[in-house]
Amino acid sequence: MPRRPGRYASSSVAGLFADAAGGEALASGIHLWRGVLDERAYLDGIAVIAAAAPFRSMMTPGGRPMSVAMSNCGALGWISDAAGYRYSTLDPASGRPWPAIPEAWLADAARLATGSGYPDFRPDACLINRYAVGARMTAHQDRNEADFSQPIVSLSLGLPATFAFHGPSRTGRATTVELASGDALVWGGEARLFYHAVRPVRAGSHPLAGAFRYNITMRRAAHQ
Ligand SMILES: O=C(O)CCC(=O)C(=O)O
Ligand SMILES: [Mn+2]
Repeated sequence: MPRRPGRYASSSVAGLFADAAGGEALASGIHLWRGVLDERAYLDGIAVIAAAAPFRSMMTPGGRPMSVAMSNCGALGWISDAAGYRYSTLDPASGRPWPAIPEAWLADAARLATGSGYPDFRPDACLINRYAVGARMTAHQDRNEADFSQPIVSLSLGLPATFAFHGPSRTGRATTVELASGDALVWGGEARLFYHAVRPVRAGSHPLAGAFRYNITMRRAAHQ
């Protein structure tokens, strides 16, 4: 799918981000950027990373397979197994370091974070989630990172999904937002530890991603 017409602004930053003006504050600390990503370039990038670090279904610490398949790029990759949730410098499947985060993704993350009020974002971890139809993520906090002053930049590609923010408690009433391919969500500040969830992905077919939703989440996992 091409970029939405009229949104593209050329920039000296070699990113894939189309327009830095137009983020929408959903709540304090939460910013939504609709249709700002070059979907084709991101999906191509995901395929390159997955060739080196294939998607796999990780096990929860309780021994259940997650419905979302995952890969990582960056100095640190998020993993889960019987020993718990954590970051690892090595891909446990290969014993090798994760592939690097593409420069264009880092450029976009910095621009999105800056445009959302977080000017010093320097991610060292990038989790890539692949949702087949029916896959979901139950309410959780992102809290395996060392520094919660840094925001989370989350990019959506492929099939749409309903994303839910529950606020500071898991059982809090959810505010939902529909995320489409090319959308970016940034959250930090008082929302950094908000519980959030992804509802089961509905059946469909995306012209570039087929029957999958992809999510790229860039975070700062280690202290700066
Ligand atoms: O898929 C998404 O939009 C969010 C993923 C997420 O919350 C996570 O990976 O921690
Ligand atoms: Mn999360």
